[in-house]
Amino acid sequence: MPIRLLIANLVAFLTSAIVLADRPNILVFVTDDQSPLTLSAYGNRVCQTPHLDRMVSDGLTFDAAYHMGSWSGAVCTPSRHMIMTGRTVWHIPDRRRTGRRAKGGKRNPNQDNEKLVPPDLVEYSMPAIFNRAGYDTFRTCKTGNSYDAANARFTIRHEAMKRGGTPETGSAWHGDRAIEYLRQRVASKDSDPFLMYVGFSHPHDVRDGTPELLAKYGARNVKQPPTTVDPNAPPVPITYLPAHPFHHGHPGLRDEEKVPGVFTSRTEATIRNELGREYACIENIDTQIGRILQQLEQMGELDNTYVLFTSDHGIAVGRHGLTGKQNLYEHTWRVPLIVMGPGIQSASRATGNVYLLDILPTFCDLAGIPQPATIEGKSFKTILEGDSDQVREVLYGVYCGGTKPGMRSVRKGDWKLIKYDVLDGSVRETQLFNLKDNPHEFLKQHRAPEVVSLTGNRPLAHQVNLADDPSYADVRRQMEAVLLAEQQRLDDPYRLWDQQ
Ligand SMILES: [Ca+2]
Ligand SMILES: [Ca+2]
Repeated sequence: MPIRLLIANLVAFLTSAIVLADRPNILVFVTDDQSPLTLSAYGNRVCQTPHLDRMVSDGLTFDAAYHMGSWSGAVCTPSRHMIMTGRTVWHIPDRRRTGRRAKGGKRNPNQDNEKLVPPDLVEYSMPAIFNRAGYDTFRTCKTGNSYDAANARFTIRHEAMKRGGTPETGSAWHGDRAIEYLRQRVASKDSDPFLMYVGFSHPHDVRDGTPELLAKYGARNVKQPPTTVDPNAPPVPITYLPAHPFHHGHPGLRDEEKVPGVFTSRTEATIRNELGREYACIENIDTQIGRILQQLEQMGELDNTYVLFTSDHGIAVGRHGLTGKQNLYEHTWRVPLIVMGPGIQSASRATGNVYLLDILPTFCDLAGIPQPATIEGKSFKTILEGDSDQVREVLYGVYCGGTKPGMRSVRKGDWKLIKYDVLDGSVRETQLFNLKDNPHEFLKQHRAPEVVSLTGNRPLAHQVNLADDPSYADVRRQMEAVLLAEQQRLDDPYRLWDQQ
């Protein structure tokens, strides 16, 4: 080989080695069914999460991060497909196509349309992209309600459903798998960059906490709704209602009717005990996060690792008279999102207006990997770098896992619209909130004396659904137009009663 070519090859080799060595690690924590309102970063004063608080003080917290919604009662399924592919809710396959046998029709009517749902999508899923780029990929998570074909692409996998109250049956199991993996890397002197996906099975029900944490939050692992409440249990949420004002549109829905220890009970005792159980599970997850971050720090890897914390969607647990994740109020439509890593300013906050499907393009950007054409999300790297505050203006949400066409929401600036068209047209409701004035989305029912006495909170007169207030008729019309435009843009196959 001529000497000039030899030198050129050597330079290319050294350059690529340097680039490889410089590439950041990525660690993503995904909890199951966790509202941002459970964290001190988002105003919770009861649930203690010191390690997540550290991520908040070292990193950036997003105030407006959302999941895009679901066409299934198992909201996890589309949510996790969106995380794995960076695609929008009507452009992803159903789990049944990738795993279980189809029965009872298509939950996403677009799933067999190859223009909308690429048949080779799994090749452009998070683990496939990072494997090709030379990353080591690791995953621990619950089993089920996810993108099975993509999950199978992680080179190291430890999946199991861990919703118990002991180290072996609870979140510590996932934490142990992550720590074992990191220690093995040290032992084998593995210096490849890594992508670790660390999912927890909690705080999804059954919310069986450890005895110490249950005692701390005044809660008991119960199978039937409790009739008495421990004075140390968390207070009811300020948006507590004994019932939602109208039917949510999904008869027999598991999360509203069949959660052990809750069922259809919405009493103070039930909700407070269940919140205590939830907080016990969340603090346990926080402990695992602390252990994993400490391990990374000991290895000297933490400074070169982007750490992202989120959940697959929020959940109600007593807010607005609901207990499930099948609604589009902010407590459920939003997700927590906290990121720390190289170059991210400590204790910073941004609006974001991001979706979970923006995570994958962001990771590609951070790792210097070109984004595949399948990705529809937007990288929020410029937000992490402090150069912008949000990636989009309008946010769209859907729940149509029950009767069709279901619920839709849209947010633009301070305004939010939710529409319900369910139960064969017998429920047709519109809600319009100004989230600046009414961030909790209080309804007139929140002013009932029995609710006020329990929550200690009396919403102001304007903190109410404004949809039928004539002074906001123009806003309502504008928001309805924004919603329809989003439905068209995103290939939503349904229309509401007033959109025909
Ligand atoms: Ca979930
Ligand atoms: Ca390796």
